[in-house]
Amino acid sequence: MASSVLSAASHSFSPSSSLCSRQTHKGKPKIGGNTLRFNKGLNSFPHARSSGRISMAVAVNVSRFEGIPMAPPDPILGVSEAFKADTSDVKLNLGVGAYRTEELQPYVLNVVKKAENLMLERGDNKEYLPIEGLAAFNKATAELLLGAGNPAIKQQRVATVQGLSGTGSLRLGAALIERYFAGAKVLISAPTWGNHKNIFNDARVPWSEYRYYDPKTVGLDFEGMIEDIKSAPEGSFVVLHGCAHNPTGIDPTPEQWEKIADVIQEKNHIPFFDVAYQGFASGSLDEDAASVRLFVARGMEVLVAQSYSKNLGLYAERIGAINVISSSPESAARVKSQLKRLARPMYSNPPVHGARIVADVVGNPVLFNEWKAEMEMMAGRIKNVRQQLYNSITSKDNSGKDWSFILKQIGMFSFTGLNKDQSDNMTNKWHVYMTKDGRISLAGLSLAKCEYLADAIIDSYHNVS
Ligand code: PGU
Repeated sequence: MASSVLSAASHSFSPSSSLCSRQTHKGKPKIGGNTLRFNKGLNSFPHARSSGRISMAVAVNVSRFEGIPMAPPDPILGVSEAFKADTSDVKLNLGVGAYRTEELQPYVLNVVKKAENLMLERGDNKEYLPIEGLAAFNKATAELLLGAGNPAIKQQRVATVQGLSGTGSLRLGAALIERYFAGAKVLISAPTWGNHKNIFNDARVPWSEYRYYDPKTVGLDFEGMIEDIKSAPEGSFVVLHGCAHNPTGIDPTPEQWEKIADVIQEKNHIPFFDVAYQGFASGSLDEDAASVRLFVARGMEVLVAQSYSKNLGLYAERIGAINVISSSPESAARVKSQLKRLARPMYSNPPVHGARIVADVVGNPVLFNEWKAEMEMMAGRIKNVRQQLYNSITSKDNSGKDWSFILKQIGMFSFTGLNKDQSDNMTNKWHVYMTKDGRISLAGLSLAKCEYLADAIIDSYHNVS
C-alpha cells in the first residue's frame, strides 16, 4: 500500500498525467491534479482511506513541497530583478557590482572578443577539463596573483584549482575548512559582501564578525579590527578583501596591512583572501595584489579565492580559482588532491570557456597589455563618476555635511551611509536601485546621471530619518 500511495503522490507532479481521473499504470494508481480530484480518486481506494498513511498522502497531494517557505529575494541580485520590473525612464541600477559603459550598457572587453576569435580559429574542442581545471589557466592565475617570479610558485608550494568564479572558489575553500579544520572559526568583516555569510553557513563553518567599518569616521575601525582578530581563538581563518573592500570601499593602508599580518601571525591564524577586484581598484594588477603578496612573502600559509568577473568582465563565464599557499610542496600537493576530491561530487569539473579566455589573455603579451589598458580605462571611468558625483553633491548641498568619504573610498562601490529607510526612498521615490545597506555601484553610473543621483541622495539623507 505504501508504495501505491507514494507512487500516487509522485505521479501528481507529472505534467503528462491525466488530470481528471484515476488511471492505472503498470498496476499502480496514478492520480493527478488538485486535492479535490485526488480525494475523488481516493474514494476508489477505501482501504487506502482508512490507512494511517492517507492523511500524509492527502497533504502530499496538495504539494510535497508545502513545507518549503518562500525564500526572500537576494539582497544584491534581487535588486536587478526589481529594477527590470520598473517601467520608469529615469530608473538607475546601482545594485549589482557590474561594469557599464558611459551609456550604461554592459561591456564585453575587446581582449575577450579577440581571445574568443582565437579559440574559434584554433577549433578548440569541448572535452571535459580535468577536475582541477585548465592547466594553462591555473598557471596564469597563480602568476597573476603572486607575480610570476614568486618563490612560492617556484618551490611548488601553491595548490591552484580552477573554481566557479569567486563564489565557487570561496565555497571550495570553505569546504576544505569544514573537512579538515573541525571546529575552526572563520572571521569576516562587519560589514562584508553579503554572500560570505551564506557561503560559510552552507558549508557549515561557524563564523563571527570582526569590526571593520566605523560609521563615525566613515572609515576603517583599525583598532577594533586588530582587537577582534587578536581575541579570536588561535588558528582561526580570517577573511580579508584583497583590495576594494565590498561594500565599504575602504582598504587598510600598507602600514596597516603589515600590522594585520603581525597579529594574524602571532595568533597562528590563517588568512583567507577574497580577491574579486584585482586591477579594478587601482587600475594596476600588481598594486591590487600587494596585500596578498605581503602575507606570502612572510612565509605565511594563505588561502586566496580569485574572480575574473569584474576585471575581465566575465561575470557569466564563472571563472576564478582557489589557491592554497602552503609551507611545503608536499602539503600543497595533498591539499590540491583534497580540493579536487571536494569538487568532484559538487560539479565534477569546471567550465572551459572562461578559463581559455584568461589563459589566452594573460599568456599572450600583446593581449595582456591590451587588457591592462582596458582595465585602466574601466577603473578610470569609475574614478571619474566618483569625482563627478562628489562635485554634484557638494555643489547642491549647503548643509555643511562632509561628503569627502565618497572620494576616499575606492573600487566599484560607494558606501553612502544611507540607512534602510533612506535607501528605500532612493528606490521608491527616485527609481534608484541599490542595496539596503546603503551601497551604490558607481560602475552602473554615468557622468550624465550624477546630478540626478546627487538630488536623490540629498533628498533621502535630509528628508528621511
Ligand atoms: N567576493 C566579493 C567581495 C564580491 O564582491 C563578489 C561579487 C564575489 C566575491 C563573487 O563574484 P563572482 O561573480 O562569483 O566571481 N559581488 C558583486 C556581484 C554580485 C554578487 O553579489 O554576486 C556584488 O555586487 O557585490
